[in-house]
Parts: sequence; C-alpha cells; structure tokens
Amino acid sequence: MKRALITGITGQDGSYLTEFLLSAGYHVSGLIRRASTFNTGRLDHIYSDPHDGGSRLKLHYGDVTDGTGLRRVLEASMPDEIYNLAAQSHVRVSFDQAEYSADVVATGTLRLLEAVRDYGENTGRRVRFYQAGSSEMFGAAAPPQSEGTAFHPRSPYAVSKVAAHWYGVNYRESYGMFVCNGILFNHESPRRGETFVTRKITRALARIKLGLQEKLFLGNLEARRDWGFAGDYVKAMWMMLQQSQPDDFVVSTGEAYSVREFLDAAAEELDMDWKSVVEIDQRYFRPAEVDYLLGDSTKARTRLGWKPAVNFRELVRMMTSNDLELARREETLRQAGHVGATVLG
Ligand code: NDP
Ligand code: GDR
Repeated sequence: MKRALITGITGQDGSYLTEFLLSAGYHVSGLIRRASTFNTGRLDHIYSDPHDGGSRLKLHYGDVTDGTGLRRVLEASMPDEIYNLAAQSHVRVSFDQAEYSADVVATGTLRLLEAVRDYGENTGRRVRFYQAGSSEMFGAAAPPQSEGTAFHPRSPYAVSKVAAHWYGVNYRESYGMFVCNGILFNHESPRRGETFVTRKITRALARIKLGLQEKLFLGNLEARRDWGFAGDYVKAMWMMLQQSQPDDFVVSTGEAYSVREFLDAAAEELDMDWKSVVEIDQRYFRPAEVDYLLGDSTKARTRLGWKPAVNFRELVRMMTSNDLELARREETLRQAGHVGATVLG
C-alpha cells in the first residue's frame, strides 16, 4: 500500500486530494494545526475515529513553521509521496501579514525539503515531493502563461511561492530529489474558503436571494482569472508524481473570465440581478493587482494526459446550488427560532 503525507490537509485541495488518494488505495497521513476550534470540517465525512480501527487516514499535529515536528511526522508517517499544500493562501492577507506568509509559504517549504532530504539519506527511501505552486507567480506577465513564462509576482504570497518553486528546483538539481512543482491556476469548489472571490459571491448571492443578507461588498471586478474545479486539479498533482522523472507543470482550463463575468453567471444561475446588491469597497483592492491570468497547460495535457472535466459554467452551477442549499438550511433554522444561526458548508 502506498503512503502519502499531505500538509494543508484541512484546506480545500487537501480534502479533495485525500478523497482521491484513499479511493486509489493509499494510506494517507495529514498534518493539522492545533486550533481552539475544530478545523477538520472538510474532512469530517471521510475521517473515522482511529479507535474504531481500519482507517487509512491518520492526522498528526504539526506546523510548517516547526521543523523538528515535521521531522517527527515524517518518521511516523513514512511516506512514499508528500504533497506540500500548506500555505497562508490568501493573497490580500499576505500584504497585511507579509513576514508570516513568507515564513509559512517559502521557509515552510524549505523546512520540509530539508527534512525530506535528511529522511531520504537516513532511510535510503526516494520520497516524491509535490510543491503547490501558483499562477500568482506569473503576476504581471502577459497571458497566456506557460512553464516558459518568466515569473513577475505581485504580492508577498506570490513572491514566497516563487521562492518555494526555486527551492524545489534547487533540491532537484542539488540532491537529485524527486520534486515536482505544479503551477496551478485558480481552482474552486463548494469547499472553497469563503473569503475567496468565487465563494464569497456564490455564498452571498444565495443568502441575498433568501433574504438572509442585503449587500455584497467586493473590490476589483475587472480582474480576469482562469477558474477550474479543485476536484480535477488534485488529480494533476498525483499524476505529476507518477512520472518517471520529476518536472514542473502548468495546470489550467485555458479559459479566462472576469470577476464581473463570474457575477453574471452566478446571478443567472440563481435567477437574480446582482447590480442592485453589489457595492464596491476599497478595502478589497490590493496594493498591486494581478490583472489577467490565462494558463496554457499543453504540457500537462500531452505529457500527463490530464484535462479538466468540469467547465466554467458547470463550476458556477455546482457552487451556486451548494450555497443555495446551505442558505435554505440557514433559513429553516432561523424560522425555527435559532436567531443568527449560520450553517457551515
Ligand atoms: P486553503 O487555504 O484552503 O488551505 C490551506 C491549508 O494550509 C489549510 O489546511 C491550512 O490549515 C494549512 N496551513 C496554513 N498555515 C499552515 C502552517 N503554518 N502549517 C501547516 N499548515 C498550514 O488552500 P487551498 O486548498 O485552496 O490551496 C492548497 C495549496 O495550493 C496552497 O498552498 C495554495 O497556496 C496553493 N494554490 C491554491 C490554488 C487555488 O486556486 N486554490 C491555486 C494555486 C496554488 P488550517 O485549516 O488550519 O488553516
Ligand atoms: P486570487 O483569488 O487572489 O486569485 O488567489 P481571490 O479569489 O482572492 O481573488 C481573485 C480576484 O478577485 C478580485 N476580487 C476579490 N477578491 C477577494 N478575495 N475578495 C473580494 O471581495 C474581491 N473583489 C474582487 C481580486 O482582486 C482578484 O483579482 C487565489 C488563491 O487561492 C491563491 O492561494 C492561489 O495561489 C491563486 O488563487 C491561484
């Protein structure tokens, strides 16, 4: 049985990747942070109490800012494959918490690579390592962006992802480690964090439709993104690690839409008009914006045989219908007298 270790397992991608690897017969270990509230909501449907026995999913407390702990988790989980998804992944927040974002995103990757390097030398195992790179690394570079496009990052988050990317390349070249950098364009789902623009829109429009909220405050509506479905993208991560040689791959749909067009599509699905409920708030603009991301994933399609199954319209439909259902449940609770009740997705 192959063994995988996932950092960032409690996040959007971590939950889809866990489902995928378990269904492929893997034993999966995941790194989770200690929090004062439960942070495993995205895993609850697949997690079973270890006391019940037989579970192929095991969670370990840890943090990518704690190198000693990472080494212990490696020894305990004995992975064949590592997926490094842990990140302070919010671009806007990275301007407010620049040093912290660098510590997690850039130095966190370095700590894990160092731990894996020693683990490999001490045990003789050749662990395969996936690094969660981002289209944000292209930043201001003109579209379409491919593996050959020069990086021009526009935020502390993106600069840190560029550093992590180059650490990966450097450890491959220096120590012969099996490191693949995925350069994934935006991918969304009903499990997307609620402060990223797609989910913020689908969640708010659904609540507004049912009278649970009045307004939706947004920033720049003209930014264009190449949005895909997270469930499709985690398969590309796995495919990269099944190659005979490590390499770097862009993963994208090849279609870009503006935030305004996402609003149009979501409002159409919900049969409502967004223009009367959306207001622009300067606080959601970024000191430096990424205007136009459009990926060219020819290499992943030809070498890995990967292609997305869900298109833009299907993605919007999936997210709006999920959030409408959540809003309905919230409305039911309120009608039953649970004032202020929220329903978590
Ligand atoms: P999320 O924000 O949903 O999840 C991030 C994960 O990282 C969470 O599990 C979080 O834990 C964990 N984490 C944060 N800080 C630490 C830390 N210090 N130590 C350990 N774990 C930590 O991100 P996504 O699932 O959307 O993205 C996964 C990865 O892919 C990230 O690295 C992201 O930057 C990258 N990426 C994402 C894209 C996208 O469109 N979704 C596109 C390209 C790259 P907790 O739940 O406790 O907060
Ligand atoms: P992004 O995603 O920055 O591309 O990073 P996000 O959804 O945050 O922003 C996309 C675009 O929408 C504009 N925007 C707003 N964004 C947010 N969050 N909130 C708003 O109110 C709002 N109004 C307009 C933004 O300015 C931006 O142009 C995501 C993350 O998952 C990263 O971790 C990942 O690396 C990249 O995608 C690829």
